[in-house]
Amino acid sequence: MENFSEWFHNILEEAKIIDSRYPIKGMNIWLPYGFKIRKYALNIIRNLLDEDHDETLFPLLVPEEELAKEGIHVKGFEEEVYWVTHGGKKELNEKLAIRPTSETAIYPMFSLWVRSHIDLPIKLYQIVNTFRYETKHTRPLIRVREITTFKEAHTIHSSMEDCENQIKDAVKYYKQFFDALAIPYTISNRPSWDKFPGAEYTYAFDTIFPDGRTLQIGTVHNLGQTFAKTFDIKFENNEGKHEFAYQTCYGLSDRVIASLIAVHGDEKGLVLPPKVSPNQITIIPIIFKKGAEEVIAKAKEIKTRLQSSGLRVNIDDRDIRPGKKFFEIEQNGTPVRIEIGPRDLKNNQVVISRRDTFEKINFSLEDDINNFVHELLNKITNNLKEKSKKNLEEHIVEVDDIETIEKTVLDGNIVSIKWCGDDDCGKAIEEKTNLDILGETSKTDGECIYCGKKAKFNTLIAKTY
Ligand code: 5CA
Ligand code: ZN
Repeated sequence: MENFSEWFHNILEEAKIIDSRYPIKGMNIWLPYGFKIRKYALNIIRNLLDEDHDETLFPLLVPEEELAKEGIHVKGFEEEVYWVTHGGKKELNEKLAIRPTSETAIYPMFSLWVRSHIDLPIKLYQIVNTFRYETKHTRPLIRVREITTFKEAHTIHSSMEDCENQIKDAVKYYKQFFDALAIPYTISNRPSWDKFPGAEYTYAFDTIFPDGRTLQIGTVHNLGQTFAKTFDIKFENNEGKHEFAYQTCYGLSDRVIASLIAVHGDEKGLVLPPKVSPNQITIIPIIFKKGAEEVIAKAKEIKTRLQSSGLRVNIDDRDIRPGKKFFEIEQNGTPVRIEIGPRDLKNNQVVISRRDTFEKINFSLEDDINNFVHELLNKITNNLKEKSKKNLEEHIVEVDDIETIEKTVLDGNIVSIKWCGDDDCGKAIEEKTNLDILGETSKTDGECIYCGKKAKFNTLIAKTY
């Protein structure tokens, strides 16, 4: 991919995912095809979270007084909040913030709901739009001002230990989610200056894009008791004493869809993991004047058969050249294509093609096509998973000389360095290299790459979106 940025911009339009011509910067339209991909991706995360959470829905607007309560939090978002100041012509008595995220909408209610340790834990999530007046360059799905697909989970616990276990569970759910989408990731503990405003610590998932830049695709925050103290969320513990609650929150966004597209796509267009592809199989009848009816009848029969096993199948019987259909199917990322023409019909076979490898298989209809296609879709998912994981692993490079970090990153890599863990030293590294520290991945010994003192952590550093 020569120019990833241009490729990404073009494919959103050509594959009819997003229309970015809306006259407000950072706000876009989900087109029907894109919306379906989004829907299937959300089904996966809903199924995962529903095991252990309840879905809910809070208001979009937050009273200024609530937003202002948590000092560090509000400081972190003050430049990014949109405000509602008027109702019609009348100026409102109290300005209303449009949620940039929902802590300040949800936690005043938690304060009313939580009474006793028996009420805990509470684990809620919602999938909503949030608004952030981003000042960095906006890009559809990657950095938007209306985040249309903000999945935020909020949990409350009666001990720090439970909180920490919840963080582990959240990481586990996100791993399962990204694995299902074949999106590879690194997990790191964000440095103090980049953690979520108000959190004790933040674990972030990042993935690598074809241009070598990384994108943060999910975050898991341990909020400790900070917000509980601010919003007065207290419970009576089993000794009858009142204690502030312990909280976590974790979020995902439209960036998941951006990653799906970026990580798997190729020169011909999208390559969608079967689980989220609007059509999993497209059947193309190759029609000549003679025998057209029989070919179409067979195509329909195969469609019905595949659908009966739970697959999403369509027939493209438009009156246009097959070449044009192949081009479109490749562009929109459909994992499997089945062609059937008069000669195939005579031989009782079809031609099955894979989008990921372009492999073509002559398949005899004597055999069980449902079985075959289900296995093929699994193979495609696994191939995408392995390919993208290998790509990420190959692009994480250990460097022990400060002078070579920047060049290694600009060659398209994420760099792993040994770091002392000291804030000033970390910020100096960022400044010197013009890059961002993603965070710690593991403990280590040896020397800090910059100050030479004892190193504590292996730490990733990259060019980020
Ligand atoms: N309340 C917490 C957890 S839900 C929170 O807001 N965390 S966050 O600020 O890190 O945002 C959650 C996720 O949203 C991030 O991991 C990031 O992937 C994504 N995100 C943040 N800002 C944007 C944006 N402007 N456009 C698209 N996605 C974004
Ligand atoms: Zn150091």
